[in-house]
Amino acid sequence: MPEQDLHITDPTPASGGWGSLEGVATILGREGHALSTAALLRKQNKHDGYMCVSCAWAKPEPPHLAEFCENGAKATAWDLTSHRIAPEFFASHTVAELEGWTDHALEQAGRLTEPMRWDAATDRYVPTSWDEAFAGIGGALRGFDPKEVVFYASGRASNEAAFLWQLFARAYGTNNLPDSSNMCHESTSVALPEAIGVPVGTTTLEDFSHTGCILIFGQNTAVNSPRMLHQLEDAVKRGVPIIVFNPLREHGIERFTNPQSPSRMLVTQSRQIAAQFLQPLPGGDLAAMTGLCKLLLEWDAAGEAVLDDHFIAEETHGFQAFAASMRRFPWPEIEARSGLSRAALEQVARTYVAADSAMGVYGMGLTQHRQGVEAVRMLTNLLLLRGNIGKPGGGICPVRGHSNVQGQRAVWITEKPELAPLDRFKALFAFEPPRGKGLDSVEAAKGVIEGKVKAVLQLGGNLTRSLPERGLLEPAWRRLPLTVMITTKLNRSHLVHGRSAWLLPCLSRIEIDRQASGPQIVSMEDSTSGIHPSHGQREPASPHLLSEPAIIAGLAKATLPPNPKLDWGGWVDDYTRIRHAIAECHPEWFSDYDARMRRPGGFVRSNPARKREWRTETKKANFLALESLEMDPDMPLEDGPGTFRLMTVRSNDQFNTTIYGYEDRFRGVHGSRDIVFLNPADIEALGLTAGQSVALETVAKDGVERRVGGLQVVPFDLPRGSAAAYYPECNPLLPLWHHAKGSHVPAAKSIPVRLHPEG
Ligand SMILES: Nc1nc2c(c(=O)[nH]1)N[C@H]1C(S)=C(S)[C@@H](COP(=O)(O)OP(=O)(O)OC[C@H]3O[C@@H](n4cnc5c(=O)[nH]c(N)nc54)[C@H](O)[C@@H]3O)O[C@H]1N2
Ligand SMILES: Nc1nc2c(c(=O)[nH]1)N[C@H]1C(S)=C(S)[C@@H](COP(=O)(O)OP(=O)(O)OC[C@H]3O[C@@H](n4cnc5c(=O)[nH]c(N)nc54)[C@H](O)[C@@H]3O)O[C@H]1N2
Ligand SMILES: [Mo]
Repeated sequence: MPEQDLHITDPTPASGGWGSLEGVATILGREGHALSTAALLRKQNKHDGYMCVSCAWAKPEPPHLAEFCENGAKATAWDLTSHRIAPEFFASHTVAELEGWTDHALEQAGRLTEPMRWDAATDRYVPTSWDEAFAGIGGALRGFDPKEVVFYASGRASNEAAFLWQLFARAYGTNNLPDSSNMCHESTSVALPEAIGVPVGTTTLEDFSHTGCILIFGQNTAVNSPRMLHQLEDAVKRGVPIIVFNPLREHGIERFTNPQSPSRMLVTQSRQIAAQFLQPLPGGDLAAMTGLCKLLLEWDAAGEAVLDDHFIAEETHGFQAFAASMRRFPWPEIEARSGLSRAALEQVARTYVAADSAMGVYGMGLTQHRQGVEAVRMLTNLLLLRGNIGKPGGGICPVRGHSNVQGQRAVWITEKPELAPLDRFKALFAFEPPRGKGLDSVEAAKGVIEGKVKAVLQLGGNLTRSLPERGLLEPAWRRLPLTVMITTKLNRSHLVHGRSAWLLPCLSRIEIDRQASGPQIVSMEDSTSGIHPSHGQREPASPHLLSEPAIIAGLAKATLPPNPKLDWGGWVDDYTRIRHAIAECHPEWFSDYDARMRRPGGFVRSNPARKREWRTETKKANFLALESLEMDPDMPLEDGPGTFRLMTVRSNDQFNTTIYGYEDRFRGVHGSRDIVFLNPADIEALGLTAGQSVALETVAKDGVERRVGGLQVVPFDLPRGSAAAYYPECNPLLPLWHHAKGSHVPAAKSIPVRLHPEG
């Protein structure tokens, strides 16, 4: 569906249900699908099927009859589209001309079918052979200092591909292994190890069946992990209160119609999901959680025994300093910074202390802030106060983004050398791994802008759209001597390319991957550390495609000196050997990987914090004493009038930079993504009208002009002084330095902007 005129309606009253099924049928239709794709969807997230390429939410065992959602179906349809980019396509379109296309149109052109090289003389991509591509790229890589080369991974590739990718980068000589998690849950990966000794969440699906209370901060479940609505609905049926913190009134999570429950669908009944919906200011969660902790401490001091004293004494460290820091923050400041009243927070705290166990679920609304790491630590503090980590029904639940982003980090896609078993690599694969810290995503972008990075290789992703600072990044990107894209479809980063540029099209995970030993299985790790096999189902989009492992092996062989211990050929012949190699690198996590993965339900990677075994420096779970409630020091509260805190968010019709269409039905926006959500009172105060065109300009004193125009005003239920608009359209507004302190996650949920009426 192409972009049309903006059309605003009431939001769809409930997620799931009829709307979802209609959505699926429309998507299958527009991608030219036969009904067989509908049958294929029954294999989604099943043990003998394929793992969905959309989100990373856990896969229950046994699965639901249809363990897929509207957005998973869209992702499958998008990958298996009948549209193809044939060589004639590039013969008739120069790259400059394609730059005028929308992101939606570029990807909708279909699957890439053979390797291509950019030809400077004609400004076209021209077909090349795989051997020529590998030799050309390998030769170029041998001419660079490895420290100037970046190996990015978007979170979709399998554990098998990711393991080979990092091994290739390290054998080449660099730890420059940024991945999508650097823009996403890195705040989690930094906060949790200090607090509880693991970089990942502690909850499993089991916990949803035992829990007494679920708190959800800044995670748009109905859109970004819709299958979780099943667990939430089951909890609601048991009478479990679900408390949602979100500045935007996200209707998708308020009510849910279970598409698997035909009786309720016939009468289009929906179930209330959120028992309490609180709308803090963007970034107000830190103050809100402080308020909650303060209340618990006060009530306990008054004799109510709401803290788990035994747990605090036996299992934790730093409680006194933490409690003292909470007492220092006065209520007026907590209310001003959170945007919530003490009374509203008391109601939440009452619900929380009434439950024997509670889970803290969160997404980008916590991590993508200047104090994103502190926000995750604060949620951990709140849970620790009542011993809610390492007990059934309790725990912290970061909802990961890409379907295998957690797995990729587990198999050592990381710029932090201390997180990878380098000595094991050295012993097993007979090379000297680099020991210095590599570049993360923000540092890589800085390196590109400053001309210090010479080549970027991408295992998926669309960095010129997904990174901050587009205004400076795009021209610098075009000066890169080399860009190499392993990809399924055409995107903006293939048009904004380096001086030498290659497109290496790969199989989708849903396609059959045949190698010397037969069809291969790959594996991925979900948000609850469950590792599952994925079996390709469909014939490849083109006979010329290679799998991601085969492409990585081809590049490695053409780049690295021969080394019999790096058995690229053997690994590609049989991916079981890759899993054996992963297991040898880290037996505690991956022993017997291949066999355990094949059991129904796969296996769960061990997580000491779940057993209250704290692998922190103090050997205890650590409370964090908070120093400031200010979530965004770049935009002090006093800056308020005339300026807005802009949150960049996803619609219901996109997967990150992949734009499926222009329907954001849970928010009632149709036909356009060039919009900005504002509170009706702010619209009135500024003398604006709905549908009027405005420009947003970043408020920063660094001399860089950042502006996005042509955004139509849409009234929405969000706090005054806040605004929301779509990612990636608004990424030019995000300064590169505006990121979380400890994790470098871009602060995409609080960009200080000023609004200018247009026309
Ligand atoms: N269909 C679909 N599924 C996806 C994706 C997709 O694009 N489409 N992307 C995948 C990826 S990579 C990721 S990381 C996840 C992202 O999934 P989410 O974590 O849900 O990310 P967003 O949609 O960016 O924003 C989440 C919510 O945070 C709210 N929010 C913004 N600022 C704040 C704040 O300061 N406080 C609070 N409490 N809330 C705030 C927004 O209103 C929004 O509802 O989803 C994954 N799944
Ligand atoms: N302002 C703002 N910026 C953000 C965010 C935000 O909320 N606001 N969110 C951030 C987050 S959470 C993330 S995760 C990043 C995502 O950033 P990226 O990883 O850069 O982007 P994606 O859109 O996930 O990548 C999509 C591309 O991956 C390729 N692809 C798809 N499937 C496959 C496959 O199977 N194999 C291979 N090799 N390639 C494939 C296709 O070419 C597709 O165009 O963006 C971040 N940027
Ligand atoms: Mo993400």
